[in-house]
This record gives sequence, C-alpha cells and structure tokens, in this order.
Amino acid sequence: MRNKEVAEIFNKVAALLEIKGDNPYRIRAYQKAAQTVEALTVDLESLANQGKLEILPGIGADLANKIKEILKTGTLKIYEDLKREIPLFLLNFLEIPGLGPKKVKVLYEKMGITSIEELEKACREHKIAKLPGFGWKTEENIIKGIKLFKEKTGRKPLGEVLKLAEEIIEILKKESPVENIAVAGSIRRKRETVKDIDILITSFKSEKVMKKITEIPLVEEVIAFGETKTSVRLRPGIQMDVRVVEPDSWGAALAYFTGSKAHNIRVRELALEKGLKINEYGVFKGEEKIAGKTEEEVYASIGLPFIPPELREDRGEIEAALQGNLPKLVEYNEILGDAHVHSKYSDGTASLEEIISKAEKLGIFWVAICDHSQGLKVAGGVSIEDLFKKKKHIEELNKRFDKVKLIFGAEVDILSDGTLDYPDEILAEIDFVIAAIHTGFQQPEEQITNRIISALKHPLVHAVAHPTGRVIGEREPYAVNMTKILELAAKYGKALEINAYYKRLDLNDINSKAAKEKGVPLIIGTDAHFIDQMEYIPLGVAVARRGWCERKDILNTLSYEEFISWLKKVRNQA
Ligand code: DGT
Ligand code: CA
Repeated sequence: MRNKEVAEIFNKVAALLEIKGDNPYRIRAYQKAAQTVEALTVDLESLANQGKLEILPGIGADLANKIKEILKTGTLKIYEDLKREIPLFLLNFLEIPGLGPKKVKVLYEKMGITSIEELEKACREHKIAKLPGFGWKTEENIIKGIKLFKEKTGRKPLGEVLKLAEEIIEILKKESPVENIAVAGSIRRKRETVKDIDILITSFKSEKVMKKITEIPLVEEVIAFGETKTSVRLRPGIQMDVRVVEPDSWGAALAYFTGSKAHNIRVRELALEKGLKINEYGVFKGEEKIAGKTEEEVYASIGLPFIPPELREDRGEIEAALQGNLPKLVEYNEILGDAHVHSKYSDGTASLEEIISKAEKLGIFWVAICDHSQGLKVAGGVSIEDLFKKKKHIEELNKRFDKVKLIFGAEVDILSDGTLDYPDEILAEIDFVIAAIHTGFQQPEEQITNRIISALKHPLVHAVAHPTGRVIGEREPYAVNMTKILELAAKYGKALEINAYYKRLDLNDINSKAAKEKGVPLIIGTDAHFIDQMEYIPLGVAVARRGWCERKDILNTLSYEEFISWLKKVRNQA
C-alpha cells in the first residue's frame, strides 16, 4: 500500500502552499485529499489501475492525475517546484507539535529564523511571545514541542515501520533470489519506536538481491552499496540496512543483530564465563565453531533456553532464563477479542455491521463497542437517548450473528472532579464501562491520580483506558502516580488497558510488567476509529509480551462467555 506516501505528499504540498499564503480553497483541497487517502481501506494503486480514482470523495480529475503522478514517479512536480521556492527546513518546523503553517510563516518572515536551534534560542529570550498571533502560552508550547520533536527525530513508531518492513520482505521474497530473510533489530524486539530497519538475508546470488533492493520504488536514495551490506533511505524517511550472512551463521547473526545491545553484552559475558567466544558469525571454542546455524543452537551452546526477542532488553530475562523461569508469553493468536472500538455512534467511521465483518476477517470473536460518553462533544459523545438505540442495535445484531459477538460498552469520560460522564443508573445499563481521561491533562499529579482512583473505585467501572494519556512523539504522559494506580486497580480487581493504537501503546511495556507483577488484569483495545485500525491488535500484544505477560494476564484471551462472566464478577464483588 502506498496510500500513506501519497497522503504525506499532499499534506506537505498543502503546508507549503499555506506557508506561501496561497489560495485557501486550493490548500483545503489538498488537505482533504490527504485525509481521504489516509482513511482509505483499499489500495490506491489498484484503484488507479482500474481507473476508479475519481469515485473517491473530493478527488476530481486533477487530483486523480496527481495521485497517478505520485504512484508513477514517487513525487509530484508541484511539490518539487514548491520545495525549490520555499526553504525546506520550514517543513521541519511543521513537525514541531504546536506549530502550524501560519506561525511558521511569521517566524521565517518576521524573525528570519531558519533552524530549530535559532527557534529555541528566540523562545528562551522571550522574543517569540511578542510576535503577532503568538503569546506566552505559544512560546511555552513551542519549547515543549521542540523537546518532543528532538526526542522523536530519528525514531518512528513501530506501527508505521512494521508494515513497511513486511512489505519490503514480501517484495524481496517474490522478486529476488533470497533463501532466508528476516527483520532483526528493534523491530523484531517490537520496541515502541525504531531508528532504522535491519534486515538479514542468506542468498547464493546476493548481488542480484542487492540490485533488486535499489530498484524498489520505496527506496529514495542508496547510501551505501555492497555485496554484503547495502544501506538505503526509504521514502517515508527511514534508513534500511540489509546484510547478507552465511547460512552457517544465520542464527548467530540473527541473535547479534536483534540485540538489544544490553542483552548481547550479557550473553557475551555468559559465553566468556564458559570459555566461549560469541559474535555475529557463531559461537567458538578456540578455533572451532560449535554453534551458529539457528538461534536456539546459539542460546543452547551457552546454557540458555531460547529467549523470545521481545524480552531481550536485559530487564531480568537472562536471570530468569538461567533459573528456568522465563514466562510463557501470551501468543499473538491467543487474542479472541478487541476491547475498545469506536463506531458511528460517536466519532468512529464504521457501522456495527462493518465492525462485525472486520472482526471475522481478523479471526476474533468479540468486540466491545466503546463510544465516547455524552459530555465529550468534540468526539461525538453519545447522548443517553442514542445510548439506548445502540444497546438495542447491538442486541439485534447479536441475535443475527453467531461467530462474532458485540459487547455494549462505553468509554466514559472521567470528569475534572473525578465523577463520571453518565449517571449511575445509566452506567448500570452499560455492559462494559471503560473510563478515561480526555481533559485537564495539565492538572497536578495528585489531582489526576485521584481522578483515576475514583474511577477505579466506582462499582460500575470495569477498566481504565490509556492510563497515562501519552501520544508517542506528540504528547507527554500526564502526571500520574502509577504505583498508586496499580495498587488500587489490584485492590478493586479492575483492569488497565493496553491501548494498541500505534501512537498510544499505553500502558507501555514497563508499566504492563509492573501491572502483571501486582496482579492487575490487562485488557487490549485498538481504540479503532477507522475500521482498518482494528488491525493494530498485535501491537498491543507486543507490548504485553515486552511486559512479560502470559495468557492468564490478558483478558482478551477469554472467550466471549468468559469475558461476560468477568464483567459481571467485577460488579458483583463491588
Ligand atoms: P534502534 O535501531 O535504535 O531502534 O535499535 P536497534 O536495537 O535495532 O539498534 P541498531 O540498529 O543500532 O543495532 C541493531 C542490533 O545490533 C542491536 O540491537 C545490537 C547489535 N549491535 C549494534 N551495535 C552493537 C555493539 O556495539 N555491541 C553489541 N554487542 N551489539 C551491537
Ligand atoms: Ca535498528
């Protein structure tokens, strides 16, 4: 799918036009086209091939031609022209949360600011607050935005990169003579953000594979070309290193390049203690190679069982492995349901029927439809009247469909004072109540923590969604005392969510591990607002696995009937 690539270019064109002060209708047309393309569930390329681009809302003949131009050339003439006209670093500025095109234009034209460093300096010297349309608050937000920007530059969310890596692996498998191919590095460990894509291959005709790599349309620039290692820059702005290894060293190379570095160092120490040498070519006793072909063999040679990649962070996995205490991690295919999906009843775009059919395709058996509560107007919060329509609708569908069951849920807002956004007699009608904070992110730690605690204590609440509120690269977690939250969740038998949306992954791996250790049940929800976002479940499972969770720790491994019993049990014990 190259939809994202097209959307990104349209967004950049819109931004550059806006910086330039172009016609607002033209700008809006590009923005809308980008949104349409981004939300599309079918492949643009196949639509283009069938000559069907113009059936898309907001896409006329002109934009359809532009889509074709991107698909064909990887870029757009108008985009290239604009890039020559407007300094490109201004586009970088747009990646700073809190800065839009209008503000960027002022910074450039009135202050002549041309780098992030200059911008930061101007903020610190309080020169920004005085500019027209700015103010103290904006200045503060820009400083925060720069911090987030710096943290994320070079790292991209796993959910963006994973698909890209899989796509490239598919192309190479189909169109080049690879024998073995695998992704290593932080992607294989499923870290929430990754710096680059590390790929390993074995091939008897590696020069052909390397040549093929340079011809993939997603490749923007070849950084280094060699027979054993090639590095390229992919269009979405990420580097990919492909290494050729000998079949005899496959396991050793996979272990080495999967890392993490900290894990590798511990493994090497263990090897040394046994008088062995370990590197990316194998495990050696003196000159003799004693292992290297498979990872299992490599670990076994130094007295360890196979350690799942998600655990390889030197967070206790070596000790656990030595003692035979590695957890039996929850498996990706053990997930039977999605606990958090938005429908058209609030700000989701899918109908309940579409959600059922998607769930069936994904091989899951239940979906909790958790739309926003009444007060959250910006997110289409469901009025009490509509709530009952939704309840009836779900009951009807559950009678009609056997394979996939829907659960009548709600993502109920925890208000500023810790009370909930529906009265108790209404909450009692809702089968699954997942409470969440959507406002007042700036409150001090004690206040936010107390809001979450009141929700956990509330007898009709089952779980708390995205407990820290962070958005990767965009918003820091709000101040919350996780130790207290975990204590109270454990005490009241309430669940915490692992929100699987690729920018949230909240709880994260470390908090999930802490939750598991405290006996707090975890529940994975995709928070899907578009139907395809239901595909993010494995990202949530990855977090759970990185958090050492086993099947019993994750409520989504329950069957529909078992989950319903759990929901009832929570309320009965309250
Ligand atoms: P990233 O790319 O920052 O998201 O994280 P990684 O873990 O993919 O790091 P990367 O790409 O720099 O290196 C891939 C793996 O190669 C890394 O996880 C472990 C291994 N590696 C790299 N440099 C060293 C090193 O100096 N010592 C050891 N023992 N292993 C290394
Ligand atoms: Ca890497």
